[in-house]
Amino acid sequence: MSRVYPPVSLIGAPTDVGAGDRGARLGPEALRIAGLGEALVARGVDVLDRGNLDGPRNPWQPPHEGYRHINEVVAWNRLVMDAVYAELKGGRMPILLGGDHCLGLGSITGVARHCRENGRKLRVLWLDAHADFNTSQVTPSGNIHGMPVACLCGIGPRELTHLGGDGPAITPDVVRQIGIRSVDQGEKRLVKEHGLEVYDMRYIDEVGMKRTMEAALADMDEDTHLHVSFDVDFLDPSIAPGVGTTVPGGPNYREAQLVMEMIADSGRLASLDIVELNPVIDTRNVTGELSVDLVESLFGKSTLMRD
Ligand code: B3U
Ligand code: MN
Ligand code: MN
Repeated sequence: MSRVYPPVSLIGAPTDVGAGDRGARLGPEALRIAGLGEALVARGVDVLDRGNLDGPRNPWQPPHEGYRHINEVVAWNRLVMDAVYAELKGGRMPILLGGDHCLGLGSITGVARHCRENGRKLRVLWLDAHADFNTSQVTPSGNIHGMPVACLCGIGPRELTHLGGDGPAITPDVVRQIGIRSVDQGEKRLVKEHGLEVYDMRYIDEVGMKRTMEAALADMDEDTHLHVSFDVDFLDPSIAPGVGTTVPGGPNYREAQLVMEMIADSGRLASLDIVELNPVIDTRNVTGELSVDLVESLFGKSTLMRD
């Protein structure tokens, strides 16, 4: 309970250029209206809302050579990368309010640069229904929100794999994926080939969420920067309908709370993305409110005081 959190900066990235549906561009406002800033302040966190980044509009075009809107995706990710990096450099914890999940690319590229410059080890928890490890050859959609993990690991077009300038941001061993239950055929092969550590729903069903999280959070120490990339479609659609690509069979409310509480207990959380919330599809912002509820747990709100 008494953990002291670093000051937080909220960064809005209102875009859906990487998605197959429009509406995630409204995610930052829905999270604000659900009371994200106020909830963190109530947890004793110093919060600065930096407002929204201002990138190109969504031209809403079909894919071109396997990618949809690649120029716009690059532009938005450059903005996100610079904003996230600047917050970390200034000693603040960035919380990226997406926006679709293509923005994880810029966010984690900014985080990785900060870690490199400060000799910090990086661990990325990717909470998602999807592996987001597609390439232009295997994608069923051309939507770049299905590709950020591959791009971060150096698999993809140069303008995305070299966003930070000097080579891929991370190697696959940095990543732990949790909640995965929809992986495309060619994507499966790539995930295997690159040795991604995936705790899919089958694994969670078999061993339970507690042991899953223990494994995903293992081997971190005081030099580890923990980045959580929270795709709201990680959650079961019965509790989180407000996302573009719902996949049944996700974590329920209690399992999701446990995920957040165990991350909080690790004491390593240093940056966060909240992405893919689509208020156009949502029911009276319940998914936005649930996201805020879960972020409160991520910042140590639990039923009883445990330390
Ligand atoms: N794997 C599919 C679907 C998808 C990935 N990420 C989201 N949807 N949100 C694709 O289009 O790459
Ligand atoms: Mn995703
Ligand atoms: Mn997803």
